[in-house]
Amino acid sequence: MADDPMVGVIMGSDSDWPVMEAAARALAEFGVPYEVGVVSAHRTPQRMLDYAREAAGRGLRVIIAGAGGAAHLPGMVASATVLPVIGVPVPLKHLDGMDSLLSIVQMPAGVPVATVSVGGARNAGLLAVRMLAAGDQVLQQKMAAFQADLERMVLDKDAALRE
Ligand code: RP5
Repeated sequence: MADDPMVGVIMGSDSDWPVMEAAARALAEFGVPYEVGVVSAHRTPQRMLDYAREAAGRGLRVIIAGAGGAAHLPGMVASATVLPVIGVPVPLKHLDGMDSLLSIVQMPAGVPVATVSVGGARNAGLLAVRMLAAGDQVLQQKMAAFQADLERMVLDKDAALRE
C-alpha cells in the first residue's frame, strides 16, 4: 500500500478480498498507488460516510467498492463523494451474484456507479487506470502497451490453433 494513494479499494467485508484482490493487482501492475480497506455500509455506516466524505480531500481520485448480497456500499459511497465510484458485485453462495449485481447497478438518476461484471474486480482496476490515464500520458502509454499485449496474445493463440 502506498503513502499517497490515488485509488481506494474498499469492500464490505474481509470475505470479499479473494475477489477484490484482483483490482489491487491490476493497479499494482500499472504502478498506481492504492489503499485497501473494509468499509461496511450496514455494519459501519458512520465509517462509510466518513470515508466517502474525506476521500477527495485525502487525494484519492477514484474509489473501487465491492460488496455482495444487499450490496449497498458502492451506491452509498457514490452518494457522499464527488469522486467516480466503480462498483464490483461480489458473488456469494446464493443467487450467483445476481443480488449483488442488481443492488449495485440499478442506481437512481444523478448518482452514478460504474458497475463491472459479477466478480469483475480486475476490470474495475483497469477501468480506474483508464480514468487516471485520461490526464496522464505515461499511464496512457502503459495502457496502450497492455492492449497491444492482449491483441498479440489472441493472435498467437489463433496462430497456434492453425499450426
Ligand atoms: C456484504 O455482506 C459484504 O460485502 C460481503 O460480501 C457479504 C458477507 O459478509 P460477511 O458475512 O462474510 O462478513 O456486506
